[in-house]
Amino acid sequence: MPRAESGLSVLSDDFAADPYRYFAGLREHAPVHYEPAIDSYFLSRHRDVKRVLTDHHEFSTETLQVRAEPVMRGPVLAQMTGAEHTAKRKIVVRGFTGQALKDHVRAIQADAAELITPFLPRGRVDLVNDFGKPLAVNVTLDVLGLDKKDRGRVALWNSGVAEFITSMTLTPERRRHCLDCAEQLEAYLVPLIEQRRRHPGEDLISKLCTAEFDGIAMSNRDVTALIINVLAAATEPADKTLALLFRHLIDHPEQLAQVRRDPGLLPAAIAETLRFTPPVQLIPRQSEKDAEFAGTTVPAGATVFCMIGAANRDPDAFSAPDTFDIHRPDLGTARSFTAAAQHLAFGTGLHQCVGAAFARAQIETVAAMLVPLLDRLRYSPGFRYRETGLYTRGPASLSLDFTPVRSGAPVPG
Ligand code: 2IO
Repeated sequence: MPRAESGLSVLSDDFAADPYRYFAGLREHAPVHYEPAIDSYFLSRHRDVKRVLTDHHEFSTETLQVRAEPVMRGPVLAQMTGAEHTAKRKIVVRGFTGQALKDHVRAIQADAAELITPFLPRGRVDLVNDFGKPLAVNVTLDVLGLDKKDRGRVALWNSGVAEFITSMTLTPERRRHCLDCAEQLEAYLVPLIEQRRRHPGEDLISKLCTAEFDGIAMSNRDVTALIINVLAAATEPADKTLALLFRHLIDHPEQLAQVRRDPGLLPAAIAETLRFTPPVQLIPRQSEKDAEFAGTTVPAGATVFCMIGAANRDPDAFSAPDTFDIHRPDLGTARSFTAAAQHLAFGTGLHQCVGAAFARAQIETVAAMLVPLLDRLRYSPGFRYRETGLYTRGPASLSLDFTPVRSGAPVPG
């Protein structure tokens, strides 16, 4: 049985306080870091992570059966393979691209304007809890075609689901709580699915209900799992990315000034945020055969975690990797939201984030609205910045002060 090679545990409080401090050490001295408490391997080098995510024979997504399926109430997209995966991925893509995406962008503008308006005359907002989190839920409800009046319940159940997928260890009590949330969410969704089967609309749930694979419509269980999959994936990283973008721009005032002068730089600022501080820090896989990395063997059947934050700061992939620079030539902004991305924030390979284009449209829309609106942007007096999370990671809050806007709501578009 292998042992942790250094004194470090990625499950320790020290690591959780600031994982970025440890990434260079891991890449250099323990590129295959074993964590006995959870019998899992952690890979931190860019090339190793890329190999795991692109070699679909050597590494499978089987591990999602225990990490996701219990709360997804069925198989998620990332678990599927072959023709089934291709077909169902295409169905989900249709809910997020073309005319559907254009409609979503309009809804995002309206949602964002409504949420920010009450904070404008005050000159203060917590970008995570006042704005980013409720926005992510509203936007996802809109994509799915769920009623906004249910957002409180849905958000609550969804946080139980997210806790389950993103926890390294769970007490039996928390586990029960998360499973309860998932069961209630399923009980809420099934009657809605049946109703959409009878009266389909333009929303993603209707698309899932009417689509066929091999001439057969998906079961309630399959549709439920894909809905919960989209719900969790579209909400959990969204507020984190937005808050991280503003954090980095405030910490680099010259780059914020450049973005203000030229909003065309926003995509680069977002892509660099995703590289520098990816909101999804870990992607799990299972080794299907013995696999060797830098002289260390990962045995067949092992759980392997790709450390996205560490890979994105690998000097073999990016020059001056610990510097936030929206102008870096090795980022390739144009490719940053596609399968050809050099950073690994959306994963890579066949299972690369299906919502990447949607995520990009959402954060670009919102940032383009907020940047010109929030003048003299700064941290609120006494605000202490703190990030949380090992699996997904972002600011616990981001209290910002700006020049109060006395009149007029922001005009979408
Ligand atoms: C939902 C971490 C929320 C996904 C996941 C079990 C599968 C997959 C991801 C992202 C974000 C989640 N994994 N989205 O990492 O769908």
